[in-house]
Amino acid sequence: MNFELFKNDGQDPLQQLRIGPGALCLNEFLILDDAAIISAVQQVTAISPFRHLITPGGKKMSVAMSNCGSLGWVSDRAGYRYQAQDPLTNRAWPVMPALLLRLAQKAALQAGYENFQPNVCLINRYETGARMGLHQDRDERNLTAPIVSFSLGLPATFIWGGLERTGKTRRFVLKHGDVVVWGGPDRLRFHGVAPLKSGHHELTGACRINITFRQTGT
Ligand code: MD6
Ligand code: FE
Repeated sequence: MNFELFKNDGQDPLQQLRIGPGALCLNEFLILDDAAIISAVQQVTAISPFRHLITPGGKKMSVAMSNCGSLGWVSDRAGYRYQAQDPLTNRAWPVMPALLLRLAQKAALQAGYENFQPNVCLINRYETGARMGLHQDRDERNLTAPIVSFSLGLPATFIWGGLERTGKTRRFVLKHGDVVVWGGPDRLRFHGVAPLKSGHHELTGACRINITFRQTGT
C-alpha cells in the first residue's frame, strides 16, 4: 500500500494522508486550537492526574494516562477495561471539554464518519523513551465507530501494522497538530509508537500528548 498525499482543494490548504481504506491522517488539523487543547488537558488532569498504569502482566506502562468523558480506559492486574470511575480518585472522570468533543467530531466528519459520538477520551503523555508496544484497540464494545487520535507536542514515530500481529509494518511521523481518524476495515489494525526522542516543544515542553476519542458501551 502506498500512502497517497493529496491536497484537499484550492481553498483548503489542509494536507491529508490516506494510510488505509478507512484511515486518514489530517496534518496540522489542530494547529489553530493547540493552546486551547493543552489548557483543556490541564483542566482534566488537575482533577484526574496522569498516572502510569500497570499491565495485566504486572509491568508499569511507560506512557502516563488520564481520561475524561463518561467512561475511561484503565489497566491493572485484573485486565484492561472501561469504567465510569477513576480508580485514583474514586470519582467520575472529568467531563469531556466541549472543545475536544467538537474537534473530534469535526475530524471524524472530515474523514467521512458521520454522527461520531465519543464518550471516552483517553489522554496519553509520553516523556523521553516512553513507547507503546504493538497492539489492537479491541476493548470497545462498538467496533463500528472510528477512533480519532490527536497528536500534540513532540513528534513521534507511529508504527502502522496489519490485521495480524506478524503483518508488515510501516512507520510515519505524527507531528504537533496532526489527527488520525481510523475505522471501518482499518479499525483492528495493529499499531504502536516508537520510543519518544528527547526534545523541547514550546507548548508541551519535553513531552508528547496523544488524545484518543472512542465511542463505546460498558
Ligand atoms: C498514540 N495511539 O498515538 C497511541 N489507538 O500515542 C493509539 O494507540 C491509537 O492513535 C487507536 C487509534 C488511534 C490511536
Ligand atoms: Fe491504540
